[in-house]
Amino acid sequence: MSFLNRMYRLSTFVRIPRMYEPQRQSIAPAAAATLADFLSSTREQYLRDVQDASGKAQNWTVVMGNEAGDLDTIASSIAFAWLRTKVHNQPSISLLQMDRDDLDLRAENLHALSLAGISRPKDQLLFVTDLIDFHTFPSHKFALVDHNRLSSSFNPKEEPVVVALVDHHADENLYLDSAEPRIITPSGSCASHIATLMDNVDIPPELADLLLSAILIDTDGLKPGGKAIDVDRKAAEFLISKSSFALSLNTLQTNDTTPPTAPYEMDFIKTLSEELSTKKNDVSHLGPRDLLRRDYKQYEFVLPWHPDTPIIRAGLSTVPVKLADWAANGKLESESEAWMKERGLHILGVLTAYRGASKGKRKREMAWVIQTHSPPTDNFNYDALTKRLWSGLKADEVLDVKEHKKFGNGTLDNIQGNFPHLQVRVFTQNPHATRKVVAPVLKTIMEGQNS
Ligand SMILES: [Mn+2]
Repeated sequence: MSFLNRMYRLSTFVRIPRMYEPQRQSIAPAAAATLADFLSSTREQYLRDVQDASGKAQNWTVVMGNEAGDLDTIASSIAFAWLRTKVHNQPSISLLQMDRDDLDLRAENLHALSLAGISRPKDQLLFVTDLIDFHTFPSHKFALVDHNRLSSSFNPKEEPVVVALVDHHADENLYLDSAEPRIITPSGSCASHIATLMDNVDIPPELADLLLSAILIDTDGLKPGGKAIDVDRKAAEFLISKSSFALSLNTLQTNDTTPPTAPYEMDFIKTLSEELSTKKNDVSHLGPRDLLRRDYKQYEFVLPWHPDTPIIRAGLSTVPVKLADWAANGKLESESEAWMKERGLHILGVLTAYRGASKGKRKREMAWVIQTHSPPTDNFNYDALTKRLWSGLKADEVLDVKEHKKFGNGTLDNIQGNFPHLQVRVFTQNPHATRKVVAPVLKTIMEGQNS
């Protein structure tokens, strides 16, 4: 069926009075309680079971997104926990890998959550910091969404097992025997894969709203030529048919003779996308430290080319503001050094994404900082690491880096005099290569055998 036909069917479906709706095959009971009720009650129940000495917490599946905590990760983990609990009868709790207070760093998340009826997210959602008092993590069954490697910081008493995996990042080929489903395929948004799994399910409208918001943020409102691919467009159509926005706004076609409208052309989709992206891009209230930690992911690499194969730790911060506006005059170096110390990093990559002033073109810079304060092992060869990183980045055809005109060797003339323990390089890069592209390149540079 063509895209237009499918849309036409969708608009027909939404337009007709509810009592004439075709009976959709549903494997879930009618959604009586709201999404917010579901979240509050599972959170309460989980925390009660965690306190219970008889090990009830082991029956739960902990559903986690990645530690960058964008809307995709939050929406995907909430929705997947709901699906497993309500439809597959597997008690599951969504756990956010962030500090409760860090929720404030992303205004678009707070907005989308409140549109989905989650108006007190700090009380209604579960954060890793809520479980910090436990020496061993209280559950051992995990479902991962929007990433596909369980962080090494989870160390339950029983061997951890990843029972399900839904993601759209590069596949690290883990949990091949234990994860069911194990879905790792490209998409603009992981939320689209989750929505696809709910095809025959009677989902609460707020959950459709939340997933739809995540897809719109990740795909720039589903605009053609953007990051949306077919799975995102199909998921959005399905979610629109279930969402409270569509039902209340009544913006879909009402006249048989007008051609059907694609989601990205619908008024309420345009408005919602714009609202979310305005909130996302307004980070004017954030200082450099918040910019570095707001959208941050961390990795560990084993270095097979180095004697005694040490493990190093690297971080990648995505920042929606160009360096000149927040990182000049040594700020990049001092703030990076402080953040690297806090997280125990050997390498930090700062990836900026913004629009150029003149024609509004997409642009990206990447600043790389290597710190030599605290080597991972005695006799660690920082020269080899540094050379390897610079030459690996320059050789990558997709990244297509060029020396940054203004900050090529850092934001100060005398880096070595001011920051004796830092090595810094700054590049401009392919404007389409996001962290999803950069992270696997970094892994290959670090973990490749050849020097
Ligand atoms: Mn994602």
